[in-house]
Amino acid sequence: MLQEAERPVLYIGGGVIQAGAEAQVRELALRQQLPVVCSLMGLGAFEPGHPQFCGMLGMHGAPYTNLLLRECDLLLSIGVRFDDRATGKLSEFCPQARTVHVDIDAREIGKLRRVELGIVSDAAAFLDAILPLTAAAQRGAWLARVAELRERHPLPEPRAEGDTLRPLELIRALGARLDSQTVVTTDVGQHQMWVAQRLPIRRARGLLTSGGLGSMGFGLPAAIGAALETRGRVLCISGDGSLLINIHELATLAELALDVTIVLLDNAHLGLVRQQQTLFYGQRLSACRFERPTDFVTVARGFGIAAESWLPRASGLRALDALLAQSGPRLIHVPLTAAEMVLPMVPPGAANHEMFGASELAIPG
Ligand SMILES: Cc1ncc(C[n+]2csc(CCOP(=O)(O)OP(=O)(O)O)c2C)c(N)n1
Ligand SMILES: [Mg+2]
Repeated sequence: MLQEAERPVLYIGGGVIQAGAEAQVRELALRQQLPVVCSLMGLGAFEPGHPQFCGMLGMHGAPYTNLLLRECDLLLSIGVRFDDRATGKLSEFCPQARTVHVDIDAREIGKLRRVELGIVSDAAAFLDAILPLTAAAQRGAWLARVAELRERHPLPEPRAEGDTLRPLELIRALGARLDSQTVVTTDVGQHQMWVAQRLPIRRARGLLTSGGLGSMGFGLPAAIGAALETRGRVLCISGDGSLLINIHELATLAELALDVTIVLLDNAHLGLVRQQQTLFYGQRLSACRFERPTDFVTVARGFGIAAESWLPRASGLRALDALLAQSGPRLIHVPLTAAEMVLPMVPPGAANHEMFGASELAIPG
């Protein structure tokens, strides 16, 4: 099927990371010149910045990523679930593509996407078996088309607006300061999607995020676990609503004195809920705003965690450097404007190519 295809795409997910199959995925992608897209759980399985890597697909993916999937004629999917955040309206997902689905769980095959070929296998075992049988392919025209789509329909750049920090500027700043050994964890919400869109994840298990169940409260305990295992630096990028869910774990963090820096994106809202209510429920906001916002710096200090607010426009990026240079348990509190949105976005139930907000990012107001 690969030999017959003219516009194949390799779609990888968390199963590749669980199987430790990143090297084999890379080998297959390079040998066959396949553009590679991934789900949220697949971030870190392919090097960001590689010309064949086209990032995360779906609801908050880059426009070109979703557009190239419309054109693909063979979807080789490994360790993915075809969940609605990835596929959008299922009947319009990869409309021209024959589909191969490799998954260790037999119940996943054909569950959501009709497939021409289903293979029940561990991802690494599958790749080890097919690599010796897979010839090299030249796909210059297809890769050129992918490059053209990327050029024309990129992830939009955030615009600086007066004194307010755009969250994407913060994620960019963090990304530029992130070494490949640092493990990043997130909670669930807008901050999680900003990280998924913009933070370069340079290795498998470099991002620990709750993608399946989307459990708020995941970030801090996951960061503690990662720091216990690696004994290295962990960055927990969290939201105010999510941090509150397991905030007592600050006591554990202080007790264990691990090198965990929490970067708290505080919009005094359940931001993703506010975004949905704003966009799809006629701006009727309900139970998404913290009427009496928490003073997280005081709370963290009470637990014995060093904590400061970072007011970027006032103190500048150099202050961020100084904050990140320190080791040990720490909370950096970053106040954000509540009106920020995660864009672009595929409306719930719509097809992935019907995404909006790509040409301009919402201006806080
Ligand atoms: C335990 C749990 N409850 C509810 C939800 C639904 N939910 C998804 S995102 C979100 C808001 C998250 O708020 P916050 O952590 O402040 O992140 P923000 O979107 O503001 O960045 C909610 C309530 C969830 N994912 N997990
Ligand atoms: Mg929030």
